[in-house]
Formats: sequence, structure tokens, C-alpha cells
Amino acid sequence: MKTKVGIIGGGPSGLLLSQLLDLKGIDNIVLEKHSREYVLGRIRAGVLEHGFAALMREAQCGERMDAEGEIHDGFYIAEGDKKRRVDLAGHTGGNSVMVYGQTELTRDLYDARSKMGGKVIHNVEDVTLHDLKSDAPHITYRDGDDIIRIDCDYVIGADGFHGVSRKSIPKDVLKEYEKLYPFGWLGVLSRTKPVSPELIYAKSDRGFALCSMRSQVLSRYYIQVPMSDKVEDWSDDAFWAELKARLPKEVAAELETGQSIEKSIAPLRSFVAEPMRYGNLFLAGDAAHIVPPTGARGLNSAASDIYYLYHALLDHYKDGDDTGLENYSEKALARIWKAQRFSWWMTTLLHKFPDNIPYDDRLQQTEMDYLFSSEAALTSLAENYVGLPF
Ligand code: RFL
Ligand code: PHB
Repeated sequence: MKTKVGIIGGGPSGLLLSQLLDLKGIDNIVLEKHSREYVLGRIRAGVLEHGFAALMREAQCGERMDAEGEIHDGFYIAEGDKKRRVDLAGHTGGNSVMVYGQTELTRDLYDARSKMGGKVIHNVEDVTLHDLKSDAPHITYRDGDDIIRIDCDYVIGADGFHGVSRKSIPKDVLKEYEKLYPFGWLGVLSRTKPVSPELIYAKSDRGFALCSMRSQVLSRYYIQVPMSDKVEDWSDDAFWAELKARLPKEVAAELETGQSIEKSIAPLRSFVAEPMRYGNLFLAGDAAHIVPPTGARGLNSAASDIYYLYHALLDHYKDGDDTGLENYSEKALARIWKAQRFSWWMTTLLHKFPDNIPYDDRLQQTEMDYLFSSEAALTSLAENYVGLPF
């Protein structure tokens, strides 16, 4: 087979790029390791930057998002029994975020790809990248006993943190930065009314908690847990009791509980691989970087990579201009590192750190006091949360 752009990974990054390129007549093939059902079974992000929402519309995938997603102009930060609002719109000249789940967004992208007859090949095995430094790279994968070869101009590594693309870059070329946090997030999805119309990020002596949602009848809650905890250790009752204990009393009193539909523990990790280009391979999304979910940047950072790549490929194929491709790594990384900084800051502000000395705790407290005493600090939080410009 032959195509212009070979995309490894059928998660949100790969599908969005595939859809955008196809709309401009740029032929591409997506190779996905798992089935569509498996990909859609993952419950992940829930908050989209306004720039990402605009990109979904440009990809002609914004209809259901606009109908069913919710625009949020602010969120709350709770501390003990106190709850204070961060006015996103007020601090950013009217910007907001879109609350719409990654699962639904990915479903919309798959539906759009199917409608356009997009080439998305599932259940591929042993994906291998070849001749990345040459003008004629190719990809092979196994389908049963057959080895299939795809020749292309460019390979896009959008295959997530555990994918094969990043690992195809020689170790002496790639520099990896990593920080692991000494806790994870236990997340629960439940068919209950969200406790608050806007998200609540809660700092408490017992650890962090987050009240989020997928719709007015579907809630998503998280609590900070030690990495040694196992999902099986947490009954639904134990989860609800611990969540309530970490929320302000007036919020806890309103919390509607129910059976969990999904329950999982995600580690908190910061990771960046540099550079994001090796020959004709370009990395995008989780394949190149991971953030702890506290700042809601993970999926949004993936979308900004796709924005840069899409425009770079468009410039190449439509105008013969390679500046965007040449600058991709540097441009993407500049924004990624800002998302890293913000995610680290939010995580440090709100979590309970087991190894903190009393001095660290007082600094953490001072950071919170400063935040709510300074319009400049609130503006900084708000402009990062709604998304820095692409
Ligand atoms: P994805 O979504 O991981 O998709 C990559 C796809 O590549 C496939 N793949 C391969 N395909 C072919 N060959 C191979 N060798 C392959 N290896 C892997 C995989 O099956 C998969 O379908 O990466 P992408 O598209 O870059 O999207 C990034 C987002 O998914 C990610 O940034 C966010 O979900 C991160 N994230 C969260 N972000 C938030 O903003 N808020 C959250 O609450 C939030 N929760 C999470 C998360 C990520 C999690 N992970 C990675 C475990 C919770 C979890 C558990
Ligand atoms: C979510 O709804 O899953 C969510 C929202 C905000 C975050 C992280 C996760 O910061």
C-alpha cells in the first residue's frame, strides 16, 4: 500500500489529524493496535480548551460536542470547608472551556472517519517503522500470517505513551525527562447528577479530590490515593465515604452517590521526549509527552501538536513550504513545556505530598493564599486553564 501520511495510533491525536488531512485531500492511513470498541472503552479526559473545540469544528466533528457538551466559564477550588470560584471568563476576556468527554469526542472522530471512508485499520500487530531518515520511509505490520507494507512520505507517531514510535528513535538522539508523583488518582464514573454545575478541585488534609462530570446525569469523581492501592481495595461505599470526607461539608451533603460504572487508578506522571521529530517521523500527543491530569492539559496538549502538524503538512502539500515541518518540534515543545509547568503547579498546589516537611506545607498554603489575593495570579491560572494560544 502507498499513502502520503502513515499515522500510527487511532486515539484522539491520530484520528483528528487523519480527519483534518482527509478534508484537505491529503491521503493518509491510520494503524490502530486495538479494536474501536476497546479504544472507546477508555474513560479519560473531560475538559477541552476552546482552541481544541474550534479544531473539532474545523474537522467537521463539532456538532454533537456543541449540542451535548457544556461551556464552563469557571471552576471552584475548595480547601477544607471553603470553596472559592475561579472566574475563567472574567480573567481571560471571555474565554471558557468545553466539558465533553474524550470517549464521546473519539466516537465522533471515528464516525466522521467512517462517513468519509477514511482508512483506519484496527487490530494491527507488530507495527514496525523503517528508513525514517530516508525520503522513502515505510511501515510494516502483521495481519495474521501476512506482513503488510505501507510506503509513505511521513510517519506520524500518535500511538500513546506505550507505543512503538518513540521507541524507534535511537536512544542517543532522544532525551527523555520524567517525574513520577508518589500517588495516583482513583476515578469513578457514576450515573448520578453532578454535585456541582462547575468542577470542584478540592485540597484537603486527607488528600486531593475532584468533582467533574460528563453530562447532567453522568458524574466523574477522583480521589488521590497511594500508588500501592489497588482498585479492588476500594468498594463503592469506601470511595464515596472518602470523597465526602475531602469535600466541604455543604458540598458533601449534596453529593448523590450510586453504583460505579467504571473505576480505575491512573498514575501521576510528567514526561517529555525531545526532539519530537526524527527524520520523517513526527511524534504527537502522549507518544511524546504526559502530564498529571490536575491541570486538564493531557488531551489538550495532544490537540495542539495536531494543530501544528496539520498546518505544517498543509503548507508542505499545498504550497511546497517546509518551514512548519522544520519548526514543528521546537514549536510544539515550547507549548508542551508550558503545559508541563502548569500541570506541575496545579498538582503541587492541590495534593497532599507524603514526604513534605512542615516548611513545604506552609509554602503550599502560602501559594493558595497568594492565588486568591492576587488578580495577577488568578489571571495566570485562568489563561493557562483555558489554553495558551497555539
Ligand atoms: P492515546 O489516547 O493513548 O492513543 C494512542 C493510540 O495508539 C494505539 N497504539 C498503537 N497503535 C498501533 N501500533 C502500536 N504499536 C500502538 N501502540 C499503541 C493505542 O491503542 C491508542 O488507541 O494517545 P493520544 O491520541 O495522543 O491522546 C492523548 C490522550 O488520550 C491523553 O493525553 C489523555 O487521555 C490523558 N489523560 C487525561 N487527560 C486529561 O486532560 N484529563 C484526564 O482526566 C485524563 N485522564 C489520561 C487520563 C490518560 C490516561 N492514560 C494514558 C493511562 C487517564 C488515564 C488512565
Ligand atoms: C475529568 O473530567 O476526567 C477531568 C476533568 C478535569 C481534570 C482532570 C480530569 O483536571
